[in-house]
Amino acid sequence: MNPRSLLTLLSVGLVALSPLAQSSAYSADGPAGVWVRDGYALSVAVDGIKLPRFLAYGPNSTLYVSVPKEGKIMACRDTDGDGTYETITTFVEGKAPNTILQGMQWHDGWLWFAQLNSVSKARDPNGDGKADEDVPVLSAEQLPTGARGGHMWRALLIHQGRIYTHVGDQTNATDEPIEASERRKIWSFALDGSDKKLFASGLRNSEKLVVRPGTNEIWGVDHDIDTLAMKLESDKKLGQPITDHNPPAELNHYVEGGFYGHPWLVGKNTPNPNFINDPKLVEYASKATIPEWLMPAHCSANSLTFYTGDKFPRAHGDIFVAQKGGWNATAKVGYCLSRILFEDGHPYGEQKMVNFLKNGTEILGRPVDCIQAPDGSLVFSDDFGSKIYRLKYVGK
Ligand SMILES: [Ca+2]
Ligand SMILES: [Ca+2]
Ligand SMILES: [Ca+2]
Repeated sequence: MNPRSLLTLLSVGLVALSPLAQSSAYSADGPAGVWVRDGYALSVAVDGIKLPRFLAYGPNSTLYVSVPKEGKIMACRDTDGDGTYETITTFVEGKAPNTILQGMQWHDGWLWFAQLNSVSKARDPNGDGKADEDVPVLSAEQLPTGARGGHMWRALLIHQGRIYTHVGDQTNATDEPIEASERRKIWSFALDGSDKKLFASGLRNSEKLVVRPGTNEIWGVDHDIDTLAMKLESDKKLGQPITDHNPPAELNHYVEGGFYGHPWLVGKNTPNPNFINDPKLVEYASKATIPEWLMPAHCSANSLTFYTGDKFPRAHGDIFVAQKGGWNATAKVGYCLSRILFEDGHPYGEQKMVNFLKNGTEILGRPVDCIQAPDGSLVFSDDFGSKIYRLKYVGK
């Protein structure tokens, strides 16, 4: 952290010795034991959608929720404006379960959505909450897949007349040349599905891509590798003191032609020990773009959103990150909603906003996706408790 950033933080009182050192506010609506940052309140926005994953807003503040397990997208409405979505309809259905309804975005009068083998768009001209038109945009022949398996979640971003999508690594860290597969990359297309172009490479698993407001910068979070030093940590008596803390999860600014290191490099160009004898390791490092911000190892930073509202104090331009929590660390990490503070377009600090780990051990929720609601609150999904929560600033 540069001295100016530290001074700024101190002056606005955002530096805490521990992220959980401040007093906590509990919501009667949330599960008992969920910690919420002082000044904020958590409530349940949607109850009753089983295993909700990704979120998108459309016209009239309709909240769309992907439910991959059931091959559906739900449409949620808060007709009385009390913050709870009491009207839930099935907007799109009949997709094969687990073909991974993933990224969604409202664009040009349609809800665009990604599956493993397609990108489609749907709309509801008669306004009864169920889509009447469902049109394919990109098919399996056009989309990068590299076959099924591994990290299949597919991001979707529409920006400046292009469709951006990502498909992750087929294993934890596949040892093959960059050009050997379409995986571990972001690709872009024209809106009619033509003009396929490679955008960026060297990613492990980035499930959501967002644009920094007021710019054309594409940002995302990338999941960290599991079992990084397992081969070194063969003496089980000693546990996994390296893997527990490495590698960090990444917040990346993805640029056209950029290479982000995976699987050879982790964090800020730290060699992956499993590739230490690769003769091209340093050459890869010389080409790699390092992350803008590092998050704790195995927190499973899954999704992000830039905050553009004026309801959260001093948060305009900051990023909120849904950290699902992973399985690989001995002590549980993640299971929270965090905020990454920005200054001059770059991150300089991070604080927890909502913590779903009770006493550091008991899991009360696993945030999947987060998005800013039209009223300036923040809405995020939890596929552990099958809830969608709303975080509001309520002041002191
Ligand atoms: Ca309501
Ligand atoms: Ca309809
Ligand atoms: Ca990287």
